[in-house]
Amino acid sequence: MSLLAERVQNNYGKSLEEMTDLELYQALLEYIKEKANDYPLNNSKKKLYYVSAEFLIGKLLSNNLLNLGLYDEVESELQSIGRSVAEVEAAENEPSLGNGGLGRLAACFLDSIATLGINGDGVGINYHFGLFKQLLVYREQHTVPDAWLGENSWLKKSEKRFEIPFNNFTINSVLYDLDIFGYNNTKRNRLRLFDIESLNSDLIEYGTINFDKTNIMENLTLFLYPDDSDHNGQLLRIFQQYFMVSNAAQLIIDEAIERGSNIHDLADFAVIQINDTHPALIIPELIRLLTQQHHIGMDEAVEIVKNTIAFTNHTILSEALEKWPMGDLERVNPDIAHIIRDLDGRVKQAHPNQPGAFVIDNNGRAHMANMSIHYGFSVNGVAQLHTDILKDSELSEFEALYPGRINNKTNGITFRRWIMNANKALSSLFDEKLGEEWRVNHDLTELEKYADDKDFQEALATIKAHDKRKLKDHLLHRQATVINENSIIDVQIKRIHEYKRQQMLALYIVHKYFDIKKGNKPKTPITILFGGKAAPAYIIAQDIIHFIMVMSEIIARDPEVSPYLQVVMVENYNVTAAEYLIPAADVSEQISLASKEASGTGNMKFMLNGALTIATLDGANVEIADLVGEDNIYLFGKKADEIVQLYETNGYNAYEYYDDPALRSLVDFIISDEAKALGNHERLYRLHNDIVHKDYFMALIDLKEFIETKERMYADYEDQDLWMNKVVKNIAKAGYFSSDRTITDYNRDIWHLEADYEVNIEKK
Ligand code: 26Q
Repeated sequence: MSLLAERVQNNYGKSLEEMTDLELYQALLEYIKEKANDYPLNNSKKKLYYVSAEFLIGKLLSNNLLNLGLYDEVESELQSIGRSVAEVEAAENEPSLGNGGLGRLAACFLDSIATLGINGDGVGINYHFGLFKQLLVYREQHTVPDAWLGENSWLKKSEKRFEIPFNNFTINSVLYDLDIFGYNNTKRNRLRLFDIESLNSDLIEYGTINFDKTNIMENLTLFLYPDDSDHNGQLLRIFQQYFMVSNAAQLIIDEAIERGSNIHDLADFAVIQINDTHPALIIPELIRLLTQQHHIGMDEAVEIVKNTIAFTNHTILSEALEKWPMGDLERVNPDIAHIIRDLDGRVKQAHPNQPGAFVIDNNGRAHMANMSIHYGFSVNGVAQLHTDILKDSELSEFEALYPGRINNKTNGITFRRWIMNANKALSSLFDEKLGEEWRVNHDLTELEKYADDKDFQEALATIKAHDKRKLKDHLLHRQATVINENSIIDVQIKRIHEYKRQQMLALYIVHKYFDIKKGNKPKTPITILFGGKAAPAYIIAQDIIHFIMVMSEIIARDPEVSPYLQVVMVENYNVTAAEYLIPAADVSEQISLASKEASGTGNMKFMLNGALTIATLDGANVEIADLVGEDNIYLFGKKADEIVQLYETNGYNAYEYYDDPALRSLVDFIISDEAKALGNHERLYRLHNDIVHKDYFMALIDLKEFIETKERMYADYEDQDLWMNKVVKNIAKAGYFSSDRTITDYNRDIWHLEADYEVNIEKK
């Protein structure tokens, strides 16, 4: 039976063999888009809307084939002509619709929501150039527009259009839909991405991301703004947010009415989960629509909205909390500004002595988080420790005002993309030992009994070696870098940010470099890979990238060291890169400053794929440690409560640590002659100065312990029986971090939708 050959012959007049990868990709894209018609939309009285400024969905071809149960058939047909799905998928552009964790979480959630048969759509923006593309040239990050949106995208243009009222002009939107298929489910959901037709891509000068930020009509959906540390274009970001939520609110109201709502009962028809505060303006926008277009009184409108909004908080970094100047909101839409003043007035009247809870502060800035907490029914953190910190310190005032409103939903990852697709070999091994039920219930606990089973350990090692070769091939094609496939693969992938402390791993590399020069050669060579983008306005983050690349080159040029240690900065880290890096990894780097990383989700992907974790006790690392036990994870460093206290007492002084000669020699290497011979002096001195004199994120406080822990970890690797025993114990506990579990928790505690899960495991 041929699925492809016949279609290709009819539509392209060629045989399969004659098709290019791009043409094969197009043929499969068309096939799946048509096939969607056989999958009715989920339908239920109440519907979930997951509104998010970011959906980092990754490439979709293999994911869709898997979820539709077509993967094996297509793969074998392609194999018969010497090709593969993976090769064909190389022709797909990766959508660039997110910054990092929060965006990738939204994508995992869509997959789980569809798989669980919950009627829920994602709602966001179709950024034409997404987040910038990172180039690494002469040891520096450069940023260029990412023109991901070609002719062959998964988007389908819909008939839906809305008028979006800005201060003194109106923009017409257009909605694109992208189908979300659940795994082995017979229904589908959609990702709804709003766009404008008046966009003008000529605003972008070739190769740069500078453009006229004042022409909203023509630039609104050009770019996604890089995270918290880039304050450029802030007004444009507010315009984007209002555009997103006005569309979302109109869509939600229209659809609720279609399903029979009289608007007074909106909360029985819709629940809106807002992904951080980026969509928080949906609160005043819904109130505007209810009062102005549906003639509902203000008090009732506020109540209705309160009962539909649930807010997820992803950060406790105060600089990442959105506080918009009222003047800016006025320029975006004066009605919205007016409603926010009203909402603020209600809070001030009820709690006049709690300025920390006001919506508008003394400086005339509207606090999106405060508004979302008062005017929603649920606030959740994304890991237990994060939620505890919210309740006990950051949001303790709100916990007292609204006991029970703050709740925890520990993040998760979709097993479809992160194991069943990214690591087919490991998935087959699980099948062999557990049968195929794990693919649905994600219960891997039975594997624990193989912890000391030599055959199982050997099978795992064989798969790891295979995944390392795949990574090697990928990096060769991606950036002409050759890595040693027989080395320990040690990976740190996340946004470059001081709190994620990439500097610490860079300083460890200096330590290791010295150590190898002294003659202490590691038994197994080590390859340390970094991946991550730095926001263009975040100068120190770029200095860190620079220093990592300088170290990489110093080591590569040194014949005494290079056989034992290699450092690679992976260019333009994205979902696709992660799909190669994570399965190949032995060591998962999770080294945030305790209390600052809300959860992390990479940590879960690594664990599932058989890496061991080196971590501070932060975010979901705490839960990983609880599950696997302290013997099976490499913990180091100060705890969250100690760090919180240090901040309260100003108790950290970087210089005290720098005074330790062992640490000083590492830090000073940043401005050594060797480093300066290759590096940009301004960058190196600035980074050095930051670590020695400022270091708000305390890179030195845990450094000694980090180095000791890394050495212990590498030593353990040499005892493969011991190492594999720990690996198996980690994999066996990873089931908890399935995003199906997370979504089940959201649905049970917050959304209360009926789940219509038609699974047919035989179908696989
Ligand atoms: C804010 C204001 C102005 C401009 C940009 C922003 C902005 C943009 C993106 C602020 C934050 C973000 C992204 C945050 C993020 O990705 N947080 C991560 O969320 C993950 C999912 O919950 C967690 O696992 C990570 O711990 C958290 O860092």
